[in-house]
Amino acid sequence: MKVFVNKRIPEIGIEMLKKAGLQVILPENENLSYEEWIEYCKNTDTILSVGGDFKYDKNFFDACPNIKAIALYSVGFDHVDIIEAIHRNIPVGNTPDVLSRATSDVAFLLMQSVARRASYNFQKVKEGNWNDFDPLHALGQEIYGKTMGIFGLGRIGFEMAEKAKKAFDMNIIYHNRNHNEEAEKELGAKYVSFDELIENADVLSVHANFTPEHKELFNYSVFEKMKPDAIFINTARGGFHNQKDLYRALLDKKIWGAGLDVTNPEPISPDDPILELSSVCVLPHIGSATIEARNGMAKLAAGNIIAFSKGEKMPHCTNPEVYSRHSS
Ligand code: 8YV
Repeated sequence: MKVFVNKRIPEIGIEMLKKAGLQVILPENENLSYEEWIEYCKNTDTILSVGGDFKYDKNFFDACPNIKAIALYSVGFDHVDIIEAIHRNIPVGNTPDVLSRATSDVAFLLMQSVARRASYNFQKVKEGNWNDFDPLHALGQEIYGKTMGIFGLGRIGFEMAEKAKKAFDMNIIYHNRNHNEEAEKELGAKYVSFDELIENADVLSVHANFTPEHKELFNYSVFEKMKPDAIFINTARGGFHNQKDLYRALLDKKIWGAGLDVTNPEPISPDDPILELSSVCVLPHIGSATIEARNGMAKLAAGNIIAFSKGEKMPHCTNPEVYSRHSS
């Protein structure tokens, strides 16, 4: 069975695939055009898919009828039309848990960086502007005992809430599709409505799965309901926020600061004026970029392909419906 791996992943994953007797196809040039990518996908049975540049939609599945399984090298699957994959009995695997710690670390890092204007101050140092002590310039804020609002309290959201609780004794409020009993019990987290979340959070951190109905949910009318000292953190998907509105809300002092590991669009233009603001920190989507998380992702993604190749269920599958369809 052939596996197309569109970008090199940690060797441990490639070795697992080869050891399982699978034929691994890696492109010579990893920056494929859509047409080149389709050509590779037409000629493979399975894909170990890195990145979210190309959509797995009806057009894709029509163009590549030989595809039998997809193992994403990500926990997010917003670039896959899952319904279409179910119609075609194509299991789509993902990589949960192994990146929760790393991604929540970045959310926590952004919170601190924004609260203390770290990127702005680092930039000043690099530019030779370490001026005389000024008691009033670019002051940060302390977040001890304040309220952390989590939008989407799943595995990554839980880790962020736990860090906020343990490090800064923050009160945790959250809005989610379902109640998270573990977070309520262990962290004293309180389920609130969306409006209560945005109105009460001193730090609002987005950790939900991105779906089309979330598109630019965080827009000007949401930001203006937030506290003027609030910090907005997004490490989930750039599509959650309207970036022009975020910029305007920051300029209008509707909120205090923003930390983004994901931008809208992605990558962010270096000319985006939001990059000029002192209480903004932007990172280039590095949530899962640790050796530990990326190795874990490689193992889970390869494990999903190997299970499929043996006729077994993928251990981490976004659309397990495909299996009940097979057995019914
Ligand atoms: C990846 C991610 O860096 O897992 C996710 O959903 O966003 C990141 O971990 C990226 O998607 C690479 O495939």
